Amino acid sequence: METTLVLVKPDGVQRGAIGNIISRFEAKGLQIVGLKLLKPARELLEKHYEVHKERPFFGSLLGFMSSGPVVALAARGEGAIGVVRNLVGATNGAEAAPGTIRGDLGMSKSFNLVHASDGADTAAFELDLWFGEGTVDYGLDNLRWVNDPEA
Ligand code: FUP
Repeated sequence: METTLVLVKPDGVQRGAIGNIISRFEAKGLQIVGLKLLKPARELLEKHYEVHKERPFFGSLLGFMSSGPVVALAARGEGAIGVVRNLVGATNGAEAAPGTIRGDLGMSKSFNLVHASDGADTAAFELDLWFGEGTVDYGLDNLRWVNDPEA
């Protein structure tokens, strides 16, 4: 079982796409184990995007991400990190495959609606950053019908 961090970015919130985006994770069979709306502090974003700090777009990325509230969610499931990345699609919405969040909703490489952890180490780091208080563990009866226990 994996847990991964997803952010609905300020463009997703402003475009009224929170429900659309979250419903895709639920519909897929992932369990939401953390969910909140917040205006992220700059220090939080600097840590979150530390890996990009030398990139030319770092300043504009932080400006964009701190321009309004974001929704942070933790999603859990078998192979959740890869499953969520596939649902999110390629970085540039103009090139992302139809059926993905970015492919269906976006046209831009920077205003690309969502962030999703890209690996196990990143997920652990980002979950600690955004959900330091921990996630919410609970049974979800639907999950009995999502993954075949004999497979
Ligand atoms: P992704 O993993 O698809 O979210 O994309 P990256 O980790 O490569 O980049 C992180 C974020 O930086 C992207 F979501 C958007 C932003 N970015 C730009 O604004 N310009 C670029 O040229 C590349 C990325």
